[in-house]
Amino acid sequence: MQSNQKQSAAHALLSVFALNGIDRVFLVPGESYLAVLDALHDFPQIDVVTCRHEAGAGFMACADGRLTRRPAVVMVSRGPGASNAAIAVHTAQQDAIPLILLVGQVPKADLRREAFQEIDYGKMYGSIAKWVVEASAPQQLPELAFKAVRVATSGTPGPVVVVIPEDVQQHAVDVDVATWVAPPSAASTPSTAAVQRLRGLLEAAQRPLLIAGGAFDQTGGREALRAFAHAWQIPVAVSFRRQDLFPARDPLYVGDLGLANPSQQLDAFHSSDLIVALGTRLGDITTQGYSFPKLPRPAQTLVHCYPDDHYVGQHFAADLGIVCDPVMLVEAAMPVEAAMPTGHPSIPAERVRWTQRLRAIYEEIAAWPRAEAGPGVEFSELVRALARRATSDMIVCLDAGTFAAPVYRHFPFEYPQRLMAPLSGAMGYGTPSAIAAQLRQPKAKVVCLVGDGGFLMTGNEMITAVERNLPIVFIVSNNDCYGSIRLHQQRDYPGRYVGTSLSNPDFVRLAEAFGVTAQRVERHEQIEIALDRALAAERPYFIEVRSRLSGAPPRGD
Ligand SMILES: Cc1ncc(C[n+]2csc(CCOP(=O)(O)OP(=O)(O)O)c2C)c(N)n1
Repeated sequence: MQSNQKQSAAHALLSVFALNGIDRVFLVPGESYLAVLDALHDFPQIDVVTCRHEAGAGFMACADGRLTRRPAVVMVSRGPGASNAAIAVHTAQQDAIPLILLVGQVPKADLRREAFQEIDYGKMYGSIAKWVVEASAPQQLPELAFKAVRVATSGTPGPVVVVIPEDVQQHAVDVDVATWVAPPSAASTPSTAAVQRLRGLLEAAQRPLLIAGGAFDQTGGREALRAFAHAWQIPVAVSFRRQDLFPARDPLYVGDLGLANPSQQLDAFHSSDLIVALGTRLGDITTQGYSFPKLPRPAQTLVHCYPDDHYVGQHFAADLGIVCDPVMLVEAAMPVEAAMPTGHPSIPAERVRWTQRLRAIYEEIAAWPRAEAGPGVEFSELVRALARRATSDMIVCLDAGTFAAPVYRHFPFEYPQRLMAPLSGAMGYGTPSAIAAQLRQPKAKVVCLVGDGGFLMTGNEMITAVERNLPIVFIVSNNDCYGSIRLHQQRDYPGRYVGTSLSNPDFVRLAEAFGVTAQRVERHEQIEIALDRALAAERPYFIEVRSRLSGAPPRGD
């Protein structure tokens, strides 16, 4: 699009999106943003993914934003559409994902009249979005598009909501859109003093523990983290649902901080003398409900590094707080000697024993359980069989539910394998995230694991896999109940199961009605052949697993 040419405000907005690298939008259409829809005609470089529910569109965008680290755009209609999309705004906030939600709005003259489908989005999204803005004039749209990109990606990435009254979208504007291009944000570097202090702490520590978080999910981040951990011989735990940051088979990997850490492991973590928390917000689940480390003054020395000063030392008093990109920190803070392999004289014997102890605890937790005989399939057997077949590019997309526990606990991730699971614990994420992942990485092997409850929330989005011939493997764990919540009831209100039983359709026939090849697994012996067929298929494939309900309830979902 040439600059300084009369164009609709909607067109100018899309020009700025396109100039800033946005190449795909996820939407459910609405009459409140017809002019934006119309303008999409002129942007063949923007792929339009039409969804069946705004939650599906929003979850696709969350997954896309996680993979690209660019703002992912969702477009929805006012009122009902925006309400359906709320779950994605919440997920993007909890997951620190750059997301732009574009909402059509009632005409300007009707604003704040409680007009048909009107909502005051500032109030509605005020506490979960990074920024909510309502356009008041057509010529603002390019600027708002630009700022939305900036705000969504800066500091801690997150959701931005751009609200556009319908009569603002179609007006002609005369603006030079080419000027609205966001330069890459400058990453902040650690000070020399902070690097030296960190080195000193690492040299002196007997029982150090590195907690690595999502800010390492960037090009070169994992490699830098691993090089740092090896050079210093420091054991690494990953923050909540970040298992793909560090290879599970690496002897320095000692597990994740999630919903079900056994007390033996937590006791060992508590006995560390130095915690180096890098690239993590040290949020609720990672810190085991703000109990690890001790609040507000940790029992051990705490180093906390995150790119956003809002989070550094937010809950836990850090002896050394560093506001910078953790990748820059680990690159700057390598030991002065080239490397310190195990057994190097400067690594105390206690530190070697400490790492081995944490690793042994992790290996015991991660060992695959044996399925007991009995009716129904133990879902962990399927996950184990999947792990044996995992290609190096496998992307595992998870919904929320008890079926997912074996993945978090036992699946040995190694990048470029990816774990796509919402930190918000939202049901309904599995199917849409698999669609978005396969669209973004067409060559990768994408597998979606979802419960019977979660699949009937957003499983309709599977039709996009058919429409675009995406060879995703959808695996539904059908235990005829909201299993995770049933397990909570079993523990807290034994025998009183209200609201957790489910009547289900015939999932195989349902998938077939979508045009997806489907099969049912009812016995353990059927798992391998079903997976082999599914993974070899060049079209979407669906497996219904008749799962038994087992396991302990997780603390959250
Ligand atoms: C949108 C949403 N609603 C409710 C919940 C609470 N919740 C967490 S897990 C769960 C049950 C999941 O059931 P299902 O998908 O069948 O998987 P299962 O636990 O049986 O493996 C519920 C209702 C949630 N996390 N997200």
